[in-house]
Amino acid sequence: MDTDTGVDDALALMLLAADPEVEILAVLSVFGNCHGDRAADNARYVLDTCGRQDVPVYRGSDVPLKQELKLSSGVHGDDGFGNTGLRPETSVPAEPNGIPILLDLVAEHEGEIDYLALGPQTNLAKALQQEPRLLERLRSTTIVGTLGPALYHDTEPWADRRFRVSRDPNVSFDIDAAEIVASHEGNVTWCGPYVTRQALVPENFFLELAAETKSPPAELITAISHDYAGFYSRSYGRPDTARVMGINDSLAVATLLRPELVAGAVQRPLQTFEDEATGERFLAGVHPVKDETRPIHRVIFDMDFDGVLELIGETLRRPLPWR
Ligand SMILES: [Ca+2]
Repeated sequence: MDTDTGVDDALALMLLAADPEVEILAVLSVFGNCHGDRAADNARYVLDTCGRQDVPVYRGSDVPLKQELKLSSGVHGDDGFGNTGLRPETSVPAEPNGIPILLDLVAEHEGEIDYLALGPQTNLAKALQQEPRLLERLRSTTIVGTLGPALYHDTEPWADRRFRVSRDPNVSFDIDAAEIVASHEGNVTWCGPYVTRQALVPENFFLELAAETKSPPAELITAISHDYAGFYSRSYGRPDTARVMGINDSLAVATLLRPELVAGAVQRPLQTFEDEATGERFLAGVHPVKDETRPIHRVIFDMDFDGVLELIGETLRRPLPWR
């Protein structure tokens, strides 16, 4: 798992940590929701809270390949954890770096690894620069990113009402990395914010779960999500004023743990689009051209959101230890 550990990443990591069928070989950090070093420490904190001290966390990329560093601290707080200041007992050291570790793991578990990229794709791009066949040597790669599948002949997909609200920070924070990933063959699935932000969960869902179970993972989610739910409630307010929050990255994990929850997906080459007015660049799935030569990846456009919520409820109700 490759994560810019903010609030929704923390929950997504719990889904993996709790599943007895899953072996988490490694967690790699990346900048995005917060700085890269905090992302690593946050992942360590989540795993420690879940009693999963056995899972190693490594530092990955702290900056994008070429563009200027941007962070989503307005959503997840400066520390990625809603400015709670929670820190693991032992910080994740800068070395060994996660990218050579990833290449070693792929060599050791050829064709057996499912890679989950829940932040900007910088680590994957750097690993691909060293090993261009990386994506073919993984069993699957699932990425939270892309606008989604563009309509036929659409030249401005970012302006499409479907995509305008959700945008796509993971890709736009390092478009060069996203382009590198999109240009390589492999069993790759893109599941962007257009899909993931459709699942807005009442904050009470988590508050009640935590009160009912008193389990440390559920209590951690409620502790770090106060400001996060505030952001979502301002951005996607409901008429009944109930507070809501996003669970973006959990949807990507759910596509892997419960493939039957994917309700719609298409096979598409990916293309970069630029909004000349703002200079922003986006990635979207497009219709293949005649004699298409670009790699074809899967782009998800719909999911069984209730099914994902059920999976989250089951997970957080599962008593520790999770191993
Ligand atoms: Ca993330």
